[in-house]
Parts: sequence; structure tokens; C-alpha cells
Amino acid sequence: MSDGLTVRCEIGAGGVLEIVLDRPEKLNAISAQLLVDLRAAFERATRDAEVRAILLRGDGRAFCAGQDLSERDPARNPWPFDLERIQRDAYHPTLKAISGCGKPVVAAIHGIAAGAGVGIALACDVVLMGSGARLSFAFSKLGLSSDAACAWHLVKALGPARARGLLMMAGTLTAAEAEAAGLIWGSVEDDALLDTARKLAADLAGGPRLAYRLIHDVVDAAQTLPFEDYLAEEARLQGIAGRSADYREGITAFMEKRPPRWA
Ligand code: LHQ
Repeated sequence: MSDGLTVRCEIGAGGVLEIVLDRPEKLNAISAQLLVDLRAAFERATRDAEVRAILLRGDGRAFCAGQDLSERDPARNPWPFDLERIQRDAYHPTLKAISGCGKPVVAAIHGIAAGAGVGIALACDVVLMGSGARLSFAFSKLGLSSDAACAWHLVKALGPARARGLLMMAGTLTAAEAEAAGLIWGSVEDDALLDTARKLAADLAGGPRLAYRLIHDVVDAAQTLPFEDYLAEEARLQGIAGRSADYREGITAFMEKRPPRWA
């Protein structure tokens, strides 16, 4: 698999692809090129049958410092920027490439994730933070609102009151606070983060692929559909699972008192 300019891809044993944000000297700030490379990496991973799970992480001392602000410097660029178009044409396709990639995605957050860097992390299925890491909602310090779906995630996990407060005060959440709020899956000691995230991704890579995709879809449905429509969609997805070889293997393994062997 070829590497992007700002994103490194490393396929490991067992079908885990590590996608590594690779601008450590800028704390992996999101340049226009990084967005393109990140989207391409996830789209390649979707097509590559060898990839069974993905681990997204950042090189250097932080996960991601958000938008590369030097690309928005009014002293060096024509002003104003069309942020609506940039969100629609660059950020949104990348977020969708992550959340729609069809494979389980683990994010390992160390140091700091700021602004749109939080949005990229929260597009992943299972977000693990190092105990010393922070999520920074720095938008209003720059005179901005919210983007990369940050407010969407915050409102769902924390409710509108805390979401508004965090965004207005450009607040941060520690790993413990993000975990307690249900915004992320969990946190571990900083020096155990990478090993734990790799083990998690390896476990998912060894699991039932179709079931994971359907779980992703049913949780999406639960967040968007009214109850009656949700029930219909849940039944449809479980119907797909019920016709799968994995389900047959899961039941057979239980009856034979052995671990399942997933395809
Ligand atoms: C950076 C950045 C950065 C460029 C560190 N950009 N270089 C989305 C779409 C469209 C438009 C605009 O906005 C958005 C939403 C957002 O993402 S808003 C949030 C943007 N991010 C921030 O506001 C965080 C900015 N960074 C910081 O406040 C600090 O760098 C933190 C607190 C993250 C870390 O501080 P330090 O540990 O003291 O590191 P540092 O500041 O020395 O950074 C190291 C280098 O990285 C430094 O470069 P240099 O050449 O001077 O060594 C920084 O300039 C560079 N860097 N963040 N976002």
C-alpha cells in the first residue's frame, strides 16, 4: 500500500492497518494535503480485503492540533476563506471516508486533539485516550463556531448545556472527563496507550467482519431514526446477519463448545 505525503500507512500481521498522521513537527495539524491523504488512505483501506481493522494515531507528541492555521493566515492568503465550502468539499468527505469505511476503526489519542482534530478522532468507532491527553475545543478562541461534527458529538454525549459551555469557553476535556461523559470508549495510562490500542485493533481484526459493519450501521440508525423506522432497520440488519456464514459459525461453535473461527 503506497503512503500519502502527510499520512503513513503500515499494514501489520492479522490485517490491522495503522494510519499514522505524519506531520509531527506541526503536531499533525490538518493541512489541505493531510485531508486529501487521510481520505485516500481510508478509501484504499475500504477497498483492500486484506485490511480487517484500522488503527488511527498521530506521530510525535500529539494526536492532532486541528486545522493548520498557517494555511488560514490573512497576512499570507487572500481573505476571506469560504469555510462552508472547505467543510463541505474537504472535511466532510474525509469524515465520511472514516466513519463509512466499513471496517472497525480504533483511534489512539495522545497529547492533544484540538478543534477539527477532535472531529477526526470522534469519527472513529472506538476512541481510546492516554490518561494525560486532552480534547481542546479551541474554536471560539479563533472566532469560530464548531466544525468537523464536534458540536454534534458533544451534544449527544454531554447534552446541549455542557456542549454550549465547552464551545463558548473554548474548554478542554481530560481523558477521564471524556470517558465519564461517554464521548470516548476509554482511557489508559499514557505509556500503555499504543499497546492497548494495537491489541484492541488486533482483536477486532480477528472478529466477525460483517457483524461489525452491521453494528456500525445499527448504531447510526439508532441515532437518526424515529422508533418505528429504527425497529424496521434493526430487523433488516439482523436479517442480513442471520443469513451470514459467520452467524452459522457462531452458533455451531457454541454448540460444539469451541471458539468460533471467523472467515
Ligand atoms: C500548528 C498548529 C496548528 C499550524 C501547532 N496549525 N501549526 C477547521 C477548518 C477550517 C478553518 C479553521 O478551523 C477549523 C477548526 C479547527 O481546527 S480550530 C482549532 C485549531 N487548532 C488550535 O487552535 C490549536 C493551535 N495550537 C496550539 O494552541 C498549540 O500548538 C497547542 C496547545 C496544541 C500545543 O502547544 P505547544 O505544546 O506549546 O506546541 P507549539 O505551539 O510550540 O506547537 C509546535 C509546532 O506546531 C509549532 O510550530 P513551530 O514551527 O513554531 O515550531 C506550532 O506553530 C505548530 N502548530 N498547532 N493548528
